[in-house]
Amino acid sequence: MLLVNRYHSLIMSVPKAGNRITMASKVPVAFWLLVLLQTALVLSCRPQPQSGKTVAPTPTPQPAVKMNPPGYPPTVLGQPYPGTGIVKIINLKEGWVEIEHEEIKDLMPAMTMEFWVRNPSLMTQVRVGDKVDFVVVEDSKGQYLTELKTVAPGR
Ligand SMILES: [Cu+2]
Repeated sequence: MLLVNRYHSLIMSVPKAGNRITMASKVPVAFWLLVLLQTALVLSCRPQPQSGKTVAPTPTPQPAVKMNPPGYPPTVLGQPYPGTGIVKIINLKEGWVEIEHEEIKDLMPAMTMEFWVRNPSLMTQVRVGDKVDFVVVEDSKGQYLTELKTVAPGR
């Protein structure tokens, strides 16, 4: 009787233990897959100019695809669009600045974004935190700043 009971309890306990192991190992795998997926998403959403490893700067500031914000007329190539904003980042190496800009009339609403600056000397006259006036021009390669000057130095 004792032997039978032991045998019985052994049989009963094995599948339970087995279940517990399978459950326990499945949950972490799913969990880590989620973590990996989220990490990949976060990394892919990062602005590429900041990675520092970009050999040829990818046009993160302005994708080649023409996407005018709703309520804005089509961008006129070669036309200067004046704007005002605060300098957030200056990347001399890659040739772009990040500006928290006010609405740019006929071009886009207020936002924080990166602008290519093809003339590097424009970037040496401003500092992070400065309030700046700038001019955006778009050509077949995208948008870039043709003017950038401090109107009020940052503190
Ligand atoms: Cu913008």
